[in-house]
Amino acid sequence: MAENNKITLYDLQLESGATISPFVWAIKLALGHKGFDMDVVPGGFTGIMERTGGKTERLPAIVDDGEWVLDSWLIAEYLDEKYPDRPTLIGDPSIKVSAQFIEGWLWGTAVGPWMTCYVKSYRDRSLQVDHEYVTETRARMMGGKLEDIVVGREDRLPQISANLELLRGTLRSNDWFGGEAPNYVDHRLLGCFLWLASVADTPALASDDPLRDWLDRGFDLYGGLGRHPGLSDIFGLEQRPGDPELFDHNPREFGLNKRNTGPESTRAETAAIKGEAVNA
Ligand SMILES: N[C@@H](CCC(=O)N[C@@H](CS)C(=O)NCC(=O)O)C(=O)O
Repeated sequence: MAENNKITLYDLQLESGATISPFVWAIKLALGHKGFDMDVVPGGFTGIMERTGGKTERLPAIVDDGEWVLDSWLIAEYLDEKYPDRPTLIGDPSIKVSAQFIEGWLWGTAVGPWMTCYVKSYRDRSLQVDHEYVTETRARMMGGKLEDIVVGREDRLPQISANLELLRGTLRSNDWFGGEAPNYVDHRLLGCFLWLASVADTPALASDDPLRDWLDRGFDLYGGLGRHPGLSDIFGLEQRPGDPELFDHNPREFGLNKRNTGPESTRAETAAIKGEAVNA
């Protein structure tokens, strides 16, 4: 049992003290969900191995009563297994499969593309001691100078926002991916948006984006973990002439958002696809 209800978390921080890693953010939210306090070990990219006594090159890592647990998915599984009486994070094996799919979609659709817009501030906001390491590793990862990679981002940001319609559609009819309460899928996706807030030196989403409701509720969770003063406002992107709509203002219902409750519920659509006038 975690002594004094505290679990040690090795953080990955920026100069502001805000967490940068989406995976560390997911674990901060997971620990909050489980009702634990955190003993945060601060630090950035440099010296992770030294800080953790050679245990890991990647974060997050936790230590619970002397037991080291690595990896943001394994930590969540560990917490559910060790503390089954506390609120569940994953609960059912099928959630892992769905999480893998949804998170893969979000990384491909937004996190990767946003990285091409924000990699320079990712470096500029990192700890001074990390600048050289981040510059070199991210340039190698992304295949170019960070200053060159972000060029033209104002033309990419509107389309990245527009591409998030699937997420908006899902959250239009569900409060959380966990249903009535957040689960670890919410935490992992929110972790990506908290990463975004940690590096966004220009807004990524429109002020009236429908995602705002879920994001605001998510950033407020567990005593406002996502309200660190070092985070930027991700809202405020303006649509310029020629830009795509930043989000769909007249979204069509699709998939599970649509219910067949008999002919009344499908009459208009049937008339439209048959090319007939709808009878009032
Ligand atoms: N599968 C790991 C991935 C962790 C990971 O890659 N963390 C990154 C930060 S997002 C890291 O520690 N990077 C250290 C570095 O770049 O040197 C997890 O889910 O915990």
